[in-house]
Amino acid sequence: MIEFINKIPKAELHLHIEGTLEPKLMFELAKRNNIKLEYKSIEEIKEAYNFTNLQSFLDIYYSGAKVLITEQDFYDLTFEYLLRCKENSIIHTEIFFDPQTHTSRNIEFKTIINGITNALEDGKNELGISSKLIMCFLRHLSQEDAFKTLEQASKFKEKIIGIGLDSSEIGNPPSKFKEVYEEAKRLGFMLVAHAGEEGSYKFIIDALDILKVNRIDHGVQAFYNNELMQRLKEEQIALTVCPLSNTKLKVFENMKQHTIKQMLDFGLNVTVNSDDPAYFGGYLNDNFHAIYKNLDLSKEDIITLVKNSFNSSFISKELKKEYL
Ligand code: ES4
Ligand code: ZN
Repeated sequence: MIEFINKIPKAELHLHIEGTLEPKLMFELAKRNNIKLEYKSIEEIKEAYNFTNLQSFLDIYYSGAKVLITEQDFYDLTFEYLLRCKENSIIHTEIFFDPQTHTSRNIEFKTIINGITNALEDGKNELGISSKLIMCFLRHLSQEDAFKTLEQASKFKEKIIGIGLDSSEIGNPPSKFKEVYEEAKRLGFMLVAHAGEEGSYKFIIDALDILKVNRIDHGVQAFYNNELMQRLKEEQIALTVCPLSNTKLKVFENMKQHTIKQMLDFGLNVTVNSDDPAYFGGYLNDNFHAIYKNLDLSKEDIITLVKNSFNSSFISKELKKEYL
């Protein structure tokens, strides 16, 4: 089964490109850009990855991203992830990026997006991996700041398929971003948002009703509300679940406690994803291995999860047919 999991062609729908920054590349970029890291060695970095909740991770994650300065840095980051995709039999990936993490350090929007999209282009041509790019707003910042970011993105509209919402969930409800999501929808972007990761299941309802999202990122808190479970099933709304992320950030105490198998058995459209693999201890195949070993998944379960990802992706109907 492990061999089957490793080889089956997969899609990934929830992946933060800044979360693929491996300690080794972090060191190389720090050196290249003359930036002083708080860590003396790769081992020391890995020891710091002992998270207690989402915020404890985000603090370290934003600090790590400071080594990304030039277009080449963003290219290298992205191309390294695409090489991992190849190892994991990922043939299609939908990648989040957080422009505000970089523009707030005076990195130009075009530096970020050109570096990432040049690597995606090479990934398509050299590795045969198709991809889409989703721009996330940081929810701990204001809606006004999100509007500015949407404005900066307008020049690169053809490179960005959709809009997402990430960072600190508690205290930053979907309703804070109602108008900017309306504007993004009007401009033709697809819409997703992190909701119900460690925040209330009510944020999932608000992401659907107020932000009008096409998919929910995480969504695992839906398990604790029957009415919402029923709705997610009826409407077959995709949930991009990230098992290793959830256990590393203590959303679930351990993998045996994870509810993904119960959500799948209930008939929800759940998918498996790696979120921030350089920080959470594994890429997509590792996430599948972890749930397979701990939750008694069948071969059919694995196939359903993989099909759900292709079905819920933002690729054209024609390409979906080809992939499925
Ligand atoms: C994230 Cl796991 C997670 N949750 C919310 N925002 C994020 N940004 C990067 N990883
Ligand atoms: Zn995420």
